[in-house]
Amino acid sequence: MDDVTNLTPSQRRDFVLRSLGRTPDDQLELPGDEELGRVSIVHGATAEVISCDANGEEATRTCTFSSNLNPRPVAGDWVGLRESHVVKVLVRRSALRRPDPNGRDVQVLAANLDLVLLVVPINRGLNIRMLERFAIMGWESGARPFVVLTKADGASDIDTLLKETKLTVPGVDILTTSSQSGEGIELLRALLHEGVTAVMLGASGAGKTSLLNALEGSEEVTRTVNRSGEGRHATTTRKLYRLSSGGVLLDIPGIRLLDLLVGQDGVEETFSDIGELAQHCRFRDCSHQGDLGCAVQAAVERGELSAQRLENWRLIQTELAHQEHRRSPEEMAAQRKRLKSAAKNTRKK
Ligand SMILES: Nc1nc2c(ncn2[C@@H]2O[C@H](COP(=O)(O)OP(=O)(O)OP(=O)(O)O)[C@@H](O)[C@H]2O)c(=O)[nH]1
Ligand SMILES: [Mg+2]
Ligand SMILES: [Zn+2]
Repeated sequence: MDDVTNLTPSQRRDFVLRSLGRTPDDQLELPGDEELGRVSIVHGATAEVISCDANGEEATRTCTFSSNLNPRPVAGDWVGLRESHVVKVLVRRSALRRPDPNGRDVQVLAANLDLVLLVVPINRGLNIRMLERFAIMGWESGARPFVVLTKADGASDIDTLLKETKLTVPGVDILTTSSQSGEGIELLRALLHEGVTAVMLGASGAGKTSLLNALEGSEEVTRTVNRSGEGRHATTTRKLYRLSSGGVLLDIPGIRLLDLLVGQDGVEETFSDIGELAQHCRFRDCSHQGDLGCAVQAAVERGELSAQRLENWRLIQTELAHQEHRRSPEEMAAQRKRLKSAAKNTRKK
């Protein structure tokens, strides 16, 4: 632990805010009567906030917030506090989102991220469709996706799995780990250094909390998920942890394939190989489905692109169209209005 006793108040404040994951991009100015904090966990209408006052004194407090505070604070948010009341959510520089369980709105799972760790187990082979969707959601967040393959101790033919992973998420870095043997944990620790906030995105049972425990020597609850799906969701809250490596890690409950948000930008990033090939199609609006002069299908015929990958891309395009369709124009307008006023509220005051 660094010795903070000899620091000036402003140095101490700097020290605390860095340990909370502040980056140079964060705009964290507040009026004099508000205290700055970062949300570690939200339970209904209360939020646990790690705050830092002008003297650099840190405190963890349970805070309330009004039901019409917009946006609602989530783990990872920087907030303005008055006493034990969250009065403002500062502009988010990135956010992991998914469709709200009601199917219409969008739910923010974690805010102000640098990395989205796509946590995928490989002890039973690689679930390509899942990885694709996690990657799309990761790219959509505005943070950098990063694949963390887990349970390497139970995997066979890791080289082939790695090749498959690379082809599925071109341009995304990959780390192979095992919480059991400790493989890759040191590299993960190095990745999560000071100034980095990461969130773990993965299915229930993928080994997210186990990674946290392996990094920290902690004993957060994990649970075996059997094939019938019983014992799912060992983790039930979204929570921010400050790591001994200096970074900040958010552990969240597992996400089901169906809950994933698909967005145009994320799809383009994830399927950038198809995008590049498509530049050579004869027609700009080529659907890569029997069109004349299609460079994508030509690549499939030459064996340079797998037919399965093109098929997955097509499925996701269909999904994207459905998702857009599900939202009526009125809802879209209402949401735009909400987003606008949220942005305004967080900027002024
Ligand atoms: N063999 C092996 N098993 C692991 C490894 N990591 C996790 N597990 C096991 O996988 C199961 C699920 O692990 P968790 O860490 O709870 O998974 P999780 O992703 O946090 O799950 P949720 O909290 O439900 O989203 C537990 O039984 C772990 O012991 C690993 O590296 N190797
Ligand atoms: Mg967990
Ligand atoms: Zn084409």
